Amino acid sequence: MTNHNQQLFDASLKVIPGGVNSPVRAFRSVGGTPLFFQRGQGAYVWDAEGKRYTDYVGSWGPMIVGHCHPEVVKAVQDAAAKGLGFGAPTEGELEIAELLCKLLPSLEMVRLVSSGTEATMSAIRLARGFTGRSRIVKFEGCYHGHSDGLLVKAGSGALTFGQPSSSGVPAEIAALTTVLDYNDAEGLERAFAEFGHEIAAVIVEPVAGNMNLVAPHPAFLQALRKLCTQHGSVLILDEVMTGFRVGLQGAQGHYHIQPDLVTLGKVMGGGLPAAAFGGRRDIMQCLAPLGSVYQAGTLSGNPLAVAAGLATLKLVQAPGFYEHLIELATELTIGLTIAARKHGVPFCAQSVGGMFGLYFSNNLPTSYQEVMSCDKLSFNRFFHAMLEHGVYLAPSAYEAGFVSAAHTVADIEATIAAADKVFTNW
Ligand code: HOZ
Repeated sequence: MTNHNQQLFDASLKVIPGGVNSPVRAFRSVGGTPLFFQRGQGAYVWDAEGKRYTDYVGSWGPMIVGHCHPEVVKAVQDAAAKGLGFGAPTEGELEIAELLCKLLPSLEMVRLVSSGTEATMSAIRLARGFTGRSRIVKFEGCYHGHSDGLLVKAGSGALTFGQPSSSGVPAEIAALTTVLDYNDAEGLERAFAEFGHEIAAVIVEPVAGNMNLVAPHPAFLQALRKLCTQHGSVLILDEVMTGFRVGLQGAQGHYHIQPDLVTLGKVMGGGLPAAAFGGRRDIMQCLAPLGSVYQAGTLSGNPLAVAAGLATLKLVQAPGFYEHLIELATELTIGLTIAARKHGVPFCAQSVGGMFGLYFSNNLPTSYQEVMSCDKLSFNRFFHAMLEHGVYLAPSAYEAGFVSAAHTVADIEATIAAADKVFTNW
């Protein structure tokens, strides 16, 4: 009898390109049939066959309080009962804007959008409008959504499928994006020495989470800040993934780095489509209707998304929330490493706040090149073996993983025990 996931996938293939609405979901990197999810609760998700998995994807980050947290669900239900959308200002938008500015001191003003891609593309346009310059700098393996100028040597799905630069992006547009090596402070110095006066913005994931997880060298972050200030370029920290994920003040608080602009998404929408960009008042005031940089959206500040975001942001402010998340992620990465090493499997792992990376390698990677030299086939084998044991990891060796506050120590121990079994028969 055909598996129900397979039936749904076969039908989807006929009407949706690749059967999915976002490429990494297709399982092409790891092979096999994608799971179709029916529902989620806390740390668990159930597929179309009714099989339960402990979820370490968390909708790619947003589900920091677990699936269907009662307070988040109630907030969305209450908002829905009052109206699904107005395309006009609401009090909730003011509330979340004030909260974001309070939690992240680098935000003097903020604008809401609906996705991380919108946030980053709008921040880039704003930086160009503010500086009057065209060139932007990004880092190989970092992913900032799928707008043209940012889809150059990108991470996530682009990297997963070996097409880090997309066709359909005009060469003229890609030429305005300079790509440098992540964590290479000297390369950055050289680039600024050569064409610093042309650089509108440098955009960076302060913890790279779209080429597996690569932690930043403090010297790299410091060089970014110093050089952008010296050359009048806008430093954009893309905290779509790290915001409210590595700590209440995101990576900027964790590493003490002051950005000019910040992009947010995922956790701040609590699982619904809310995202934002914000930062220095003098830059943000260049946006229409105050200034000449245009940006707009019918769904921007949608009341349901705002309600989910506000409820989630309230929960993450509970005392001890991040300490607990960090404990879980640390226990998971240490436990998996011990299990692998015990059986002689070259493996290591690390976490920053509530996000983690798993590597089939003896050393933690610090660059795109080092990520590329990890053993991808072993990851794929591990992914499927863990799936068999009811553990859902990201279906790609080039994505970070996420824990939620709904995971329990027992969940983490069960995951480590499953990995131990997998590595025993490696
Ligand atoms: N770009 C996301 C991972 N970093 C994947 C989004 C999705 O497939 O939902």
